[in-house]
Amino acid sequence: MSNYQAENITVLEGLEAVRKRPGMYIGTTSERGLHHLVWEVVDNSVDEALAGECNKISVSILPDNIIEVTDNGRGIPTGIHPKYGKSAMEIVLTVLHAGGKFENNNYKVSGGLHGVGISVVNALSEWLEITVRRDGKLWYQKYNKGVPLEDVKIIGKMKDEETGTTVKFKPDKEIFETLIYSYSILYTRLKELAYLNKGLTIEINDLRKSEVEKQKHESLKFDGGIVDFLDEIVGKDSMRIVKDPIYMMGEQDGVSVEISMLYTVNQTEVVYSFVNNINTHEGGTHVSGFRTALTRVINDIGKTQGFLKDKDGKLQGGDVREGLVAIISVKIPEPQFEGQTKTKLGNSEVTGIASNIVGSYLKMFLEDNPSTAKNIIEKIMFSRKAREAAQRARELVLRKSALDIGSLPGKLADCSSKNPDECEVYIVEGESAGGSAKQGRDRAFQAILPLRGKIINVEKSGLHRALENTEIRSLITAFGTSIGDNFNLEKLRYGKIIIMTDADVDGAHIRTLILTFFYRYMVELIQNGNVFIAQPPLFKVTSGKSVVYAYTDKQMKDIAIKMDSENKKYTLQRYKGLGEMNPEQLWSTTMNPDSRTLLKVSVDDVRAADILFDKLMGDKVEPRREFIEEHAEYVKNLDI
Ligand code: 0RA
Repeated sequence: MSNYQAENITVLEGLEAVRKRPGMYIGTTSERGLHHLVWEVVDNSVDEALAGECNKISVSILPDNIIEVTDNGRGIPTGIHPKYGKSAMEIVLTVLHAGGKFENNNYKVSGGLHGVGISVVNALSEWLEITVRRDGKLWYQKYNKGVPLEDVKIIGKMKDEETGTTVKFKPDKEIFETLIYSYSILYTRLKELAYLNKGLTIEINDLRKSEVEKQKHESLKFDGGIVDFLDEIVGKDSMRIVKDPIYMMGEQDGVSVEISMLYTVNQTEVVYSFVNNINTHEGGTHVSGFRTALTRVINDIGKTQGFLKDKDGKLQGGDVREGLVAIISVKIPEPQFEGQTKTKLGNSEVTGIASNIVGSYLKMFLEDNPSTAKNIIEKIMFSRKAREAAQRARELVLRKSALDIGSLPGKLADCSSKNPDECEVYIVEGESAGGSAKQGRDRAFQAILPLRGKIINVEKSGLHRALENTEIRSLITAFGTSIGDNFNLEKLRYGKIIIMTDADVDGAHIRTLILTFFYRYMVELIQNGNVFIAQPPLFKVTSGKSVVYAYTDKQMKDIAIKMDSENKKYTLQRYKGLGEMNPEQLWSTTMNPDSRTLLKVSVDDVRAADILFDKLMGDKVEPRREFIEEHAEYVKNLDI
């Protein structure tokens, strides 16, 4: 067999493997996997931008949910690749991990988490068209399910300086569970990418023609980069100790570190960290390097500038971090990811690099701006005092409210088992749904905790008032874990905490309030994978004696079409709330472990919702409502 044929067979086998086990390459074939295809292509364009060769990327959702990504980079090379005897363009599109096979492509930093390569997108697309503008020519090739229909050909002329790549693809319906792209998912991530890569223009267009979806267009470009990002997170009218974010950036041993930070009067610390544009939820060496240096510099400056007297003692990490809002963005050639969700940077050399850069820059900045330094250090000393006082008060409140000594809430219908591994608690909205759930459950292992109406918004109220709220107290005592610094996962009484709310806007709001509370005071529950969202059906379709349930509008339509085609008569009932279901229905559709669907809430999802929580929980009602309507969908589609 000639070498050429052998290479061809390897290529086909590679693509076949991707189609056989797509999950191995893109994680999942759910909505998340579908969007992953876009990130894979966009990552390549962002790499061009990082190499300084591209300043504009445009992403369009075309009618029929076809995606088109265009950049003005150098264009994928089109010369014949010596090893394969084929156009390099075809290699990039058909060989797994081809990116690394190009010697001149070593600037590539992206792709820590995804980075499987554009060939995977090709393999999982019904068809894919690629157009490259390079060397004054327009190059083109089309594929079906990863297989080229013909060789790369020249289809036009360009000006020499007009370069770039356009990838257009239609995800394969044989592979994906859904083919519908969400504008809000694409928008959220593309905006984040625009913030993280300052000066880069990212356009997003939604050109689908449909009655529901309006056509949308947005052009995102942030000359301030992560400083603008910080401004958006913190909000214009929040209480800032330092008005303008402090910005620092440096490079050492091929690692670039960029940080924006400021202090607000808030108590919480908010640090968003990224490595190669990927959100490192679990932090890592870049974050610890930053923290160490921050504490060291604050203490040094405090001393040398005389804001901190000997009798004050040393300021601790916890004091220094209160009210801190920071974005840390690191770019590194070979990131090592660790942790439960592989979102923790492990490269040990980065600790020192980040600490050096922050150490020298921040020291200089605070020496040059003594009044800012004074404000920050006074705030930190005040935080320390307040924190010590609050800790004493909290202990008192906790003791008084007996949250720690397990008197269970009155409305909790507990289960008989005491083994947390098999126990579940349903948090149910409203008394009537609570009643149905109590009758429908399997009391051996299912407990029901009905909530009366809306729970308090802990984002606005603070801990003290939250603890006075009956619903919050019921949650805490039912779980048995206590909260905040006193949280103890080992005391958790139920392995599964299942939020069951109506499938409407109010239900989404209540769910968000509950998740906000968990996120702020019991985040370990989410990290440990104990929190779930129940999925009640939206419709009941009855035909003669048979009953089927539909959980989405699409399912309902599919059922209706099928019934029509079989000439069956049927009636359709739309469930407006859980209360409309009788106990048996609630059991069989939503609570029976053998037939229900539970969506596990991950830190990923909550973190994505986190920036949004702030917005959501603010004082203005209108944006909140709009937001929930747009994102209710997002929360519904959390991955299992
Ligand atoms: C391989 C090598 C080079 C660039 C690319 C691939 C590349 C891939 C994509 C995918 C979307 N847009 C892209 N732009 C570039 C290096 C090219 C050179 O050295 O000239």
